[in-house]
Amino acid sequence: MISDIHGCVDQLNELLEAVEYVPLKDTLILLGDYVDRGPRSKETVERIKELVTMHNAIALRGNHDQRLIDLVHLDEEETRTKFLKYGGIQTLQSYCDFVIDPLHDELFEKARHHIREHYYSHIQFLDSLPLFHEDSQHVYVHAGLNPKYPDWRTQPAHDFMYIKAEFHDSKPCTDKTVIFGHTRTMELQDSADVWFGIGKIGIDGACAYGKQLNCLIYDQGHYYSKHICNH
Ligand SMILES: [Mn+2]
Repeated sequence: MISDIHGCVDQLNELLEAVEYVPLKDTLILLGDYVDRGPRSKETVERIKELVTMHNAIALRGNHDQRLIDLVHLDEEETRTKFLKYGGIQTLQSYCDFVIDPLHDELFEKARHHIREHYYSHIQFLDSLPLFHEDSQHVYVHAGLNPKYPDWRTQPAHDFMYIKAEFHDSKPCTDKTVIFGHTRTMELQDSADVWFGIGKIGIDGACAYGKQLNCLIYDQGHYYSKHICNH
């Protein structure tokens, strides 16, 4: 399980090598947030697409992925402001070599159109990704489960992609262990390593913030982790 790659495709590839990922034998589960902040969002989405279509990896949709979809589909001031506020400029620069920082309105529109015209398959791919995955032992989500919903599957899409404290501070409404990203584990403990809570495990190592990309490995009832540092 790997989460919050945020344009760090080199670290992703290094990590897959470090854990000796073998597609025929291993199930790779990616918890979302492939774009923004890091330097190579385009290559990251391309790689995730390949892992899903060729190697049966499971990839969830994160809030940053949703924002890129919305940005391309909708002409909304709010989406645009949020997109730029949370590391979107790096995504535009990854997709469009003409984008400069700071960006003016006209160039922004040009970048949106460029992505829509030349990389619409990326947008469709991100849009096709599910908000959760479940197996006999675990529930996998980008952000977490809202304790207000006895059947967590019925919680709003926004909760799957955004929830923080209400999830961290509560007991999940499932007997399965919840594996999540979205919240940097540094916010939950004193390090960027995998965080083991009660009934939940956080894996976002804040790679795009110069920390680390974690891989949580589950093998015959035991958890292991490996990471690649991004200094
Ligand atoms: Mn997120």
